[in-house]
Amino acid sequence: MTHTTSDHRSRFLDLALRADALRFGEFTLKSGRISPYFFNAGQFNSGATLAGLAACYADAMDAAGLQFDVLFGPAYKGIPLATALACEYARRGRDLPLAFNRKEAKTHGEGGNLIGATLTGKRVLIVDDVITAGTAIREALGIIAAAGGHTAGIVIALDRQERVREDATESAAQSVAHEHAIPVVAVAGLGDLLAFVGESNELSTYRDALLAYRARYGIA
Ligand code: OMP
Repeated sequence: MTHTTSDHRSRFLDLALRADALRFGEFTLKSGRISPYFFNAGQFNSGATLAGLAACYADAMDAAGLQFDVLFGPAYKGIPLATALACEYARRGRDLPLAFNRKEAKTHGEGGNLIGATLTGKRVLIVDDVITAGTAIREALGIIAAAGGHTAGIVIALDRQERVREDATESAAQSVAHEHAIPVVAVAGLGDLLAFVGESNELSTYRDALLAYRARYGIA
């Protein structure tokens, strides 16, 4: 496959395809919508694929120029992503603290549901996989606020760029960003996926279905 762009967006989409993390077909989403594509970050399931993905996150963050003190990976899928990104930053000469949560509160041992570095008084970067309706991200914002942290930004691999409701004018990521005054950085969005698919001989057959889906649920 040849692509005219070689930035972090197309590098990520290429990696996702090769890892089988990006699939085309018919998928029912958490929201109940039937989507012609699905991104499964769990397919980044080896050291090399996670390292490649983490480099894409780090490049997207460099381009965005956000300031933060600590990385937070929401359970479950955010945990290996934030960990891999912390390792990538260390490789680039920046040793950052890292925290994540468990879904079930622990009542023995150290207790609580946060593991790793403290979030209290820190500027926190949330590292997650994908935003559709923004539910998962809103939960993470609540966890950080409850721990006394300040969310400084959110970085995700894929922004599906979908409206939460049919009458909404902005995407879920845009409304989270506006409501909480927090920047949302995506390695790639549905728009990038459309461009990527359009440039590929093998994938161009999926373009019409993606365009129809965007016309129904997406933002322009
Ligand atoms: P929201 O909470 O609606 O933003 O959706 C994010 C979650 O949806 C992810 O954490 C996944 O559980 C799931 N998901 C994917 O992993 N990949 C997709 O392409 C789409 C979804 C989804 O169900 O919307």
